[in-house]
Amino acid sequence: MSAVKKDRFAATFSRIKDELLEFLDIHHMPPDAKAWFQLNLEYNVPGGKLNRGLSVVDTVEILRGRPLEGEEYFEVALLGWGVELLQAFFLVSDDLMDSSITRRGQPCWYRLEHPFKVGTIAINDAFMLEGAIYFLLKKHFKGRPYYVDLVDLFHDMSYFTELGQLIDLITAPEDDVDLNRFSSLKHRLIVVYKTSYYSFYLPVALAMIYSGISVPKEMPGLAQTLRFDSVEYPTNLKPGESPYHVAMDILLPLGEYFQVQDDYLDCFGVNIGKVGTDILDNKCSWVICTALKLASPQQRSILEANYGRKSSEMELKCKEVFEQLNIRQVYHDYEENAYKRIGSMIDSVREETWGNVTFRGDIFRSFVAKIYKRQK
Ligand code: DMA
Ligand code: MG
Ligand code: MG
Ligand code: MG
Repeated sequence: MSAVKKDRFAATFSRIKDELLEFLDIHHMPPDAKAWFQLNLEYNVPGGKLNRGLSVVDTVEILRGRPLEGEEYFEVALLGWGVELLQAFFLVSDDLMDSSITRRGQPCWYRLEHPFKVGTIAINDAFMLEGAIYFLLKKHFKGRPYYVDLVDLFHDMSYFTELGQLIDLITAPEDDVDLNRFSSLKHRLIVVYKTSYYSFYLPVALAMIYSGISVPKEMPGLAQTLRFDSVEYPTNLKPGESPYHVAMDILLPLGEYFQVQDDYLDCFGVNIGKVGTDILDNKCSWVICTALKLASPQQRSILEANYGRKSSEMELKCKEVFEQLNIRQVYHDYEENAYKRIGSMIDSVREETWGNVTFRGDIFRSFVAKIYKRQK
C-alpha cells in the first residue's frame, strides 16, 4: 500500500483529536482528565495499520473515479477515523477480556503503569472511544440527509461485533476445556460476527452512504452467499438486491479469510506486534478447528490435555501437534483457495452507475490487495 496515502490519512488525526479534546474544555474537565483522554486517544487510535480507515477513503475515491481534495477529503477521512475509533474501542476491551500482554508492539492499554496506572479504568476509556465516534458524526454530519444512516450503521455493526465477541468468549471458558465445542461452522459464526462486519462491510458501506448510493429499505443483515450450515461456499454471486447486498456478499467471506489469517498469525506469526494468547485462552481458532479435523486419536488426546491451560509448556505441546499435522501448509493452501474464490466472486460484480458514482469490483480488489499474504 502506498505510504503517501497512509501518511495523508494519518495527518488528519491531529484535527480529530483537537476537536475531541476541545469538548472536554467546554465541559470544564480538569487538566488531569484531559491529559488522560488525550493519552487514551494517542495510545489506542492511530498506531495500527489503519487499513480500515484508509479503506473508507479508497472506496469513495474508486466510486467517484477521482482523488478527494480539501474539506471533502477531511470528511471522508473523519468517517475512516470513526472506524478506527470503533476498532480502538473493541481492542481495548478485547485485550482486557483476552488477558493479552501486548498490542501493536506496546503493552496493552489496561496494563499501562506510566504515566498513570490504567487497570480497569480501561473499561471507561473504551466507552469514551466509542462515544467519540458519535460526537464526531454529530458535529460534522447532523442535518445531512444521510446522517441517520451513518449513525444506524455504526450502531448495527457495533452490536453485531458484540454478538461475535459474546460467542467467542463463551466458547472459550477458562476452566472448562472441551474440544467438542469447536468446529469450523462455529468458527465461521464467531469470526463473521466479531470481525467481518465492522472491519470489512462497515468501511465500504460508509463510503457508499457518503457517496449517495441509496440505502435500501431493508439494509442487508447477512450475506446471501454465506451459510452457517455448510462450510462450502456457492461459487457464484446471486444477483444482489442492492449494491449493499452485493458488498456484504463479498465482504463477509473476505473478513472470514482475514480472521483466519489473524488466528494463524496468533500461533505461527513472528513480530506481529502482539503476543498470541489463543491456545492459553482456550479459543475456538482456525488453527485448533483445523487440527481437530486432521488429528489421530492420540494427537487429539494430547490436545485435550494441553489446550486452554495457562502454561507455556502445555502451549508448546499443542504447537508440536500442530507442526506434526502440517498446519502451516494447510493454511497456505487455504489462503490460495480463499484468494481465488473471493477473486472470482469479485469478477462477477456488475458495474452499476448511480448519478456520478460507479459501483464496481475494484472496490473489493483494493481490500484483497491490502491483506493477501499479510505477515501481521
Ligand atoms: C478480534 O478477536 C475481534 C475483535 C472484535 C477485537 P481477537 O481476540 O482474535 O483479536 P486479537 O488477535 O487482535 O486480540
Ligand atoms: Mg484478542
Ligand atoms: Mg478476542
Ligand atoms: Mg486473534
